[in-house]
Amino acid sequence: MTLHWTSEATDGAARAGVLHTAHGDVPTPVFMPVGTAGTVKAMTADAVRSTGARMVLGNTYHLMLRPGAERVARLGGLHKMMDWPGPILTDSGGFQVMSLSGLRQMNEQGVTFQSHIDGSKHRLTPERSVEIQHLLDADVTMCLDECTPFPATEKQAADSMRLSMRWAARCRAAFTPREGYGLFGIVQGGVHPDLRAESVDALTGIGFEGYAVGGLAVGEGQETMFTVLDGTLPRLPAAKTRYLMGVGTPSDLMGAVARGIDMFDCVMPTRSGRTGRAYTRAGVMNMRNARHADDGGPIDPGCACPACARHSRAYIHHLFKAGEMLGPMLLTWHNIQYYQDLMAELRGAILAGTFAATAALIEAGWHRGEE
Ligand code: PRF
Ligand code: ZN
Repeated sequence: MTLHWTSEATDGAARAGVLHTAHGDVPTPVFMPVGTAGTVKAMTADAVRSTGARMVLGNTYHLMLRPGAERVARLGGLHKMMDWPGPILTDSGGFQVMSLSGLRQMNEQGVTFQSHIDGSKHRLTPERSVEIQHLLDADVTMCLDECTPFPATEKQAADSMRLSMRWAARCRAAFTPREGYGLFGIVQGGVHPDLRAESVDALTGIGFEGYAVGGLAVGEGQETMFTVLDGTLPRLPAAKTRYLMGVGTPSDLMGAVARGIDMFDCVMPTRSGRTGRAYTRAGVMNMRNARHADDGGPIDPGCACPACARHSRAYIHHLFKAGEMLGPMLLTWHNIQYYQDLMAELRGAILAGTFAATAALIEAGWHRGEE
């Protein structure tokens, strides 16, 4: 059987389930730490796993440029190369081409771009993106799409979405089904309900193992993002998993789970960890802030990560002030631990039928935050 998702419980629109993949089962809702270039930055694979993370994300764009997809395949695939035995989802490349590469040109056939590393010229088509993701050995392959920029006119959003839908059909045709592997379609359409509905119809007409919602968290704001999810998710097949791409803050995650999203990825916990921002049960804290300089207590007393179990706020503050690399390492670990604990708590609440009350308590906790 191809990769599939089974439901365990629902609470309102929130869902708890299990994603069954070639490299193991993943309880949902799930947050996937971002391992862009074959590493979750500043973390060993064992450390990532110790936080409870069961699935990570990799990027077609980065890995095709360096070290190269064929090379990763020769090295035994991405799991082996990065010592991550669990499932991996890879993004298709289109989004990263638009946000990172130099000169780029998009047409019906695909996208041509210059590497952000050395300026060399490359081409991605729906077929090549799927081939690369096969070479990487991704459990979940994502369709090549265009993330419609925000703001965009309705005509721009429509043309962009329809191109992504034609590419989705080409990705489906290029994808080789294998036991435990799957291909996800990506809903686009900007903030326009009719375009989102048309995109859902196009993708469900083709048929995918899961459905992602793309084109959000690009500047539209949380309220608008939630409105788009409210309009989109009820139209998707209930038996398939739903993935919200590139989202988000803890508050975004909670609101999206409440609306029926099962899967997330975001650079926020890792990137913030490298710059000194800590996500905690009491809200966000900047560990570079002088208020922590003499604080012998942990970042988050409710957290079991090594940064909290064995070190003080004062020490983490010092590491950041001194530019020591242990600072980003410990804080990345903490932030990933926080995101995993949050998802586990939400999942437990859905199974117990207490999602709304649990979410309200977590939310109230954040407002004790200081910075
Ligand atoms: N498409 C793809 N990857 C993405 C996005 C998208 O729309 C987003 C938007 N938040 C993040 N990552 N393929
Ligand atoms: Zn911690």
